[in-house]
Amino acid sequence: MKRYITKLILLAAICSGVALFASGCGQKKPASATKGLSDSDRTSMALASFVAPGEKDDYYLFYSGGHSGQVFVAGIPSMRHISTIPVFTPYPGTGYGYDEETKEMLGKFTWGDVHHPALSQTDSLQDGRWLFVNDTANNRVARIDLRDFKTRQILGPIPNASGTHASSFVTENTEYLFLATRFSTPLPRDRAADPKDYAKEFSGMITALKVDPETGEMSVAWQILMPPINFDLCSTGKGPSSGYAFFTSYNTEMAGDLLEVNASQLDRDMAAIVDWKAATAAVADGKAEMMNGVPVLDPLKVPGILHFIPVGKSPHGIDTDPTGKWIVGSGKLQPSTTVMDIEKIKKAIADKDFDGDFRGIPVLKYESVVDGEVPVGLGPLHTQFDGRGNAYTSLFIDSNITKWKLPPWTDEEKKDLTKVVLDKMPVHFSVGHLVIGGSDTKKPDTKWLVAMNKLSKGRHISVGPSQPESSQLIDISGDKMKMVAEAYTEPEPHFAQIIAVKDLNPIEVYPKDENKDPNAVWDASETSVTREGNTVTAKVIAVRSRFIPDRIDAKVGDELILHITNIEQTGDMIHGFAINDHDMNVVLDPGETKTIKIKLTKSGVYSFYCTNFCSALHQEMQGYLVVQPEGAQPLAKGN
Ligand code: RUQ
Ligand code: CUA
Repeated sequence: MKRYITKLILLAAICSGVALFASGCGQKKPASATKGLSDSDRTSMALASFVAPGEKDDYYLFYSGGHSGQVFVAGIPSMRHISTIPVFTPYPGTGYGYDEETKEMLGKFTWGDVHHPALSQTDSLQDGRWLFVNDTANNRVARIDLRDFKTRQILGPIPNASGTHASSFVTENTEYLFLATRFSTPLPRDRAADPKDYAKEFSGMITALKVDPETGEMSVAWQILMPPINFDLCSTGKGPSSGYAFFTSYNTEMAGDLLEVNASQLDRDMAAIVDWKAATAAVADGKAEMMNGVPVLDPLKVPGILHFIPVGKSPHGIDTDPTGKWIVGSGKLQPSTTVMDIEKIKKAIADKDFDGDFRGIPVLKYESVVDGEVPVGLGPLHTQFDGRGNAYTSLFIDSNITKWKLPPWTDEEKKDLTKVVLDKMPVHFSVGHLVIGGSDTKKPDTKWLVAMNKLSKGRHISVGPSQPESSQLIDISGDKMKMVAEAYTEPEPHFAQIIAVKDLNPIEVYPKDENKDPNAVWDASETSVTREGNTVTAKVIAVRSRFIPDRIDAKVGDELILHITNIEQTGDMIHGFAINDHDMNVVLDPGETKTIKIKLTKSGVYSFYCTNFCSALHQEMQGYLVVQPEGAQPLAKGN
C-alpha cells in the first residue's frame, strides 16, 4: 500500500511538470545515458520498478543459474537479487554441502548445470509447494521446498539417461516430471561404441519421474526408449491436451559428429508427442522391460504412446498455451514459430493421418496438424503466454521479443500471418529464455515479462573480460510492451519461474516441536561430549551468544561428530559454526539441527566460532577444540 502512495506522490510530481530525474534538478544521468530516452521516459521507467527502502516486491523470480549449479531469487519489480538457493553446488553462505545431510544429497558431485525450473501445479495452477530444477550435466533433478526455500532432494544420476536438458516440466497435478536426453549414448551406459555408428548404436531416452503428492519425493517411474536425436525442450498438456507431453529435438539427421553442420541439413526436425497416460497404463500392463532397475517401454512394441510431428528446422522451445489447445514450436533456424492445434493432432492420431514414419514411429502429416507459421523474426527460441490470447517469443538473432496473436485467426490474417504480429521490443543482447508468471498454467499473470539475455555486451560497467549477464523487465499489461528495468543476473540465466508473493507463505523459524532430529538438544543439561572407541560425539547448543559446551577434547585419529542445534525461536536469529583450519562452516537457522563429521588429523587447539553476526556479543560466540597427539590422554575427563 505504502508503495503505491509513494508512487502516487511521485506521479503527481511528474504530472505537475517536475521531472524528478532531469539534469536540471541537480540529478545526473549516467555518463552512458541511452540516446532517445526522454526525461519522462526515465521517470516512468524508474517509478514502475521502484521499490523504496522498507517496501517489498510483488513477485518472486526464481531463475536457474546454469553451470553455477544454483537457483537465484530476485524480487519483481525491483529485480534485486535477494537470495541464493544452493542446489547442486556447495555454498558456504548457508553452510550447504558441509553438513552430513547436504553432503549426502550432493554425492560425489561439486556442481550441476541448472536449466529449467518448474513450480509444482495442482489443477494446472501454481500451488506454491515445490520448485523442481534439473542438472543437465549429471542427469539429476532436485526439489526445493518453498516452505523454507531449501533443497530437500536430489534424485540421480537417472539411469539410462545422458544430458537431461529437456527437464524439469511437470504435469497438471504434478503427477509426473519429465526429462529427455540431449545426448544419446550407447545403452547400457557402460557400453562404448563408435560415434561413427551413431544412428545404429546410440539411443535417447524420455524419463518420467513420479512425484509423491504429499511429500514431493521424486522417484523414477518409467522410461521410453527413443531414437538417437537430441531432445531439447518439453512442455506438458492441459485441458484438451491433458495427458500429453511434447518434446522438441534437433539432429533428425542423426549425425555423430560436427553437429553444427551435420545436424542442420533437413528443413524439418521432429517433435515427439508422448501420451503419458497410455505409457503409464502400458507399464502397469507389464509391457515394459527392465533396464538398470527401470521399466523401459519400446515404442515400436507399444504403439500409441509415441508420435512424431515435423516442426521448423532445429527447433528449441515447445510451449503449450494456457487453454491447452495451441502448441507452439520455435524453430531456431527458421524465422517463424509453428502453431499446432491439439484437436487436429488428436484427430490425426485417431485417423492414422500419417506421413510415413521415423525409425518406425508414425509421423503426423504436417499440413493436418499445423495451423500456421507465424513470421516472428530471426532465431525464435521460446514462447510464453499472457492468458489474453497473446504469445511472446524470444528472438535470439534479432535480439527482441515479438508479441503475436494466437489463433483463432480471421481468413484475412490466415492469408498473411504478418498481420498477427502485434509488437516488437528490442532487448540487449541475444535473448534466450523469457518468462511470464504462470505461462505454463491455465492462468498466467498479465503484468510482467522478464527477458533473460544470453550476452550482455557492455550493459554494465566493465569488470574485465567476463561480462556480467543481464535480464530486462518488461511491462506487458498494455497493448505495447514497455521495458522498465534492467538488472544484473548471476551466471548463467536459463529459464525462470515467477510467482506472486501472496501465493507463497515461507516459515520464519523451524518450530521446536517439528524438529525430529534424535540428536537435537534444547537445554544445557542435555548437551554432552562422549567417547566411544575413536569416535567423539558432541551434542552442542548454539544460542545468543555462546556454544554449549564451548570446549571439546579429542585426539588425533578420532572422528569427531557434532550435532549442533540452534535453539532460537526468533526470526532471523541465525548462527554459524566454523572450525579454524578445518574447512568447515555450517549455518543453522532458528530451530535447526545439523550434523558434521570431521576426521581429526592434526594436534593443536582450534577455535570454533559463530560465522553469522548474531548479537553485540557475536565476536564472543566461540569455543575450543583441543586435539591431543595420537596416543596421548585427552586433557578433559570423559573424552
Ligand atoms: S535452453 S535459451 Cu537450456 Cu532452456 Cu533455451
Ligand atoms: Cu551466533 Cu554470531
